[in-house]
Amino acid sequence: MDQIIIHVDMDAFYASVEIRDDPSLKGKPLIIGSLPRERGVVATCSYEARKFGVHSAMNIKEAYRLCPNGVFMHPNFDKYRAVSSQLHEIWNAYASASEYIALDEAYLDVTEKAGSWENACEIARTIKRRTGDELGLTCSVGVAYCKSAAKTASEEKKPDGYFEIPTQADFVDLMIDRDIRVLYTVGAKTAEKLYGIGIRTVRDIQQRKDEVIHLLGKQGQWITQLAFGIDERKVSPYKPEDAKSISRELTFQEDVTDIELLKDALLLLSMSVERRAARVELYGEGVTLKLTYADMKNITRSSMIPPTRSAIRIYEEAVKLLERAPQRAVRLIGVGLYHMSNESWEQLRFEDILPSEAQTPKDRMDAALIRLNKKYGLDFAGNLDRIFQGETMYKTIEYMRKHS
Ligand code: TTP
Ligand code: MG
Repeated sequence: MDQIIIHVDMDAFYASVEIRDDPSLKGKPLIIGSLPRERGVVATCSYEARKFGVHSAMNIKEAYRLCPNGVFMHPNFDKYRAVSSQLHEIWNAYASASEYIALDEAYLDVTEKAGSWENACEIARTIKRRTGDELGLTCSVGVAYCKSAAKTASEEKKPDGYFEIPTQADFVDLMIDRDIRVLYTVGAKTAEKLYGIGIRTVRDIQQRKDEVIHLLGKQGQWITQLAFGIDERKVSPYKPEDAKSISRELTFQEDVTDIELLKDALLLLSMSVERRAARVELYGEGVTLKLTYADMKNITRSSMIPPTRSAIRIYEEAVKLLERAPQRAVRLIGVGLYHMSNESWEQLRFEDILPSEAQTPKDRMDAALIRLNKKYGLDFAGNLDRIFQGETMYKTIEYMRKHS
């Protein structure tokens, strides 16, 4: 046996934590995200809410329409992060390498520590039991010979699931007649392309692999390999440099109360964050907004988004955070990305599941720059390289402050 991998994924994570901490929510459809009257999306929801068709990334208004009697709550990230660290402690006791995919999900390489398939399965059950006993939460766990199969296994019996896929042959047996969407990197857009040429099942991919590769290029190669149960990716252990955040901040010469100016500053700061993230080839799953008010009181606000380093997405998320923060004179403003990783597979999948947007991110970015250009008379398009250098960024935003 080359590798034995466990994939752990908490059930309805944010919602389960809230229900654990407030038992009066038990059995109710609980929707974590924004409140129905606000703009926003569903981060997650309890399984009771899922029965009404509510799901992650759905517009909150749509969730309210489907489930008007649901309980709607804002997420409480500090709490989830604290639970996440407790989870890491349990997981790390059994793994020689842990790869965290989100706050609630990880691949664990237990090949060495288990030493045998039976021991690995015992470890997986122990992790489930300890998660329940020590944290009062349920998770779904998969044990398999590779990462993709482990993920498939953990999804197989969700929630509170446990499933084993010992070999490549077992994986293929399980998947062969299923819709191509079961393969880990096949999201909605990719599936549409494959359906378009009549490829609907994993078997179809196996039988028409040359066409799949022709149609999808590199991604087609991954998908074809996966259809045969081949996935040699290693669990890439937690690296501090991946976890670190990338941020930019700026202190104004004079305190700013004009929220439009704060937003404009966020746009430039976000563009700078995008550049830095691109330089190290990382994407972030968390956006933070930092504000220091005139009285020196600091706040940071954060939220999770699908992995990205796109300035416009960072900006849009930071603006939402800004709009919810106390509106007082601001002395310093900063924006950052955290929960960094370079998982391009995750990236594909997440881009795929994003709700369709009226305007592409590029259109929105162009529009934002044109707006700044009109408002301040600055030619951002031609000057970005210079603007991002520390001193120039500062001067540019100061210029904007004086001319707003
Ligand atoms: P998931 O593991 O995808 O979802 P889940 O744990 O809520 O539910 P499941 O039982 O199906 O595993 O994501 C983990 C957390 O990440 C989730 O509780 C909320 C957050 N999240 C978002 O904020 N936005 C999203 O679009 C998704 C998918 C998750
Ligand atoms: Mg989960």
